[in-house]
Amino acid sequence: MRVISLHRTSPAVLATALATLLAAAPACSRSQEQPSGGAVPTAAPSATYTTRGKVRAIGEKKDNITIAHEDIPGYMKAMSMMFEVAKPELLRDVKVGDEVSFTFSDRDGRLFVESISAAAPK
Ligand SMILES: [Cu+2]
Repeated sequence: MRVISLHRTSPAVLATALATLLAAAPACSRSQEQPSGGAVPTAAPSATYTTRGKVRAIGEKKDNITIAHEDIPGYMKAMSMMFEVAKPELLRDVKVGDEVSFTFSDRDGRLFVESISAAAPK
């Protein structure tokens, strides 16, 4: 008799628990699966760096740029890598092959070009 009543009540308890989980899940997974793309984080940049490099590629939507950048002492060795671009207008006068001087910010681990301009030839 006791077993039967347990079986009667547990589905309701389970359903409640499940509904709670389902309601909570989307918010959790959304915040976790955004290493890149999506809205620009509004948090203040934790750090900004200025360096120079050569433009290797520009994203179709001008929302990213690949730059072979110089050594950034204490932060990164020289390498070719992609940066996100907060405002596509920043890339209006930038093209592949350009030598550029640029400043980027580190926002929660995502790197955003904040300003970019042609660099004087060395
Ligand atoms: Cu790098």
